[in-house]
Amino acid sequence: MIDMQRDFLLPGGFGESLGNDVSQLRRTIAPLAALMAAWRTAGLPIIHTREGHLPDLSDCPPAKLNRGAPSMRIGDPGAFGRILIRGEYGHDIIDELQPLPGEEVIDKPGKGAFYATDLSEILDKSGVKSLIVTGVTTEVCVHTTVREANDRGYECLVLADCVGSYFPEFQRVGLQMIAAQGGIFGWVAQSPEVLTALQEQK
Ligand code: TIU
Repeated sequence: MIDMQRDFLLPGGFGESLGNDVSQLRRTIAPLAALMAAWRTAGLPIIHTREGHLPDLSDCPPAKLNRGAPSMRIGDPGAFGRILIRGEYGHDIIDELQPLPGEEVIDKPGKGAFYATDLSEILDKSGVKSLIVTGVTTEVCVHTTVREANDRGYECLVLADCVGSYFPEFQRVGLQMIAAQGGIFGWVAQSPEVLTALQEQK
């Protein structure tokens, strides 16, 4: 589950203050909550990621820091603490989708979940080869993660109702890009199909 963080999803937060429509992201919360409940019941592992940086920004290169609106950059004060800084309220995962004790939480400095993290080691240790990828945003951190995962040999299924973009056009085209050309780097489905499959396995 990619970056379901308050800074991106809460009304009044960083995402909304940049002029984005957070409802486009918030529609993923209910399907994700249902999926996570069924996933946990089936005894399957959930890995949560959070995009963010150290308080001294030593892990945020200028190429990343110098993007976006000048007064609303990573590390600047926001409505829910310093924007995308580890340990701040806004950096953490929204209340509805909080990790359970024992679930992996990966703090990542990049858009992709593999860059500068131990995600590969965690997956390889548990023998996981197939991923269901959810979270936000579709065309940024979800796409980067799925592309990185496929290059590393993992099969990826992206759930259309469990990923969100601030831009409806990017959501539509972002999903098309994944499954085009016979599934060029992944597949796309809806979460009810996964819920049915989990039910049938019982
Ligand atoms: N998690 C993630 O996608 N980070 C972003 O910065 N996304 C935007 O769409 N801005």
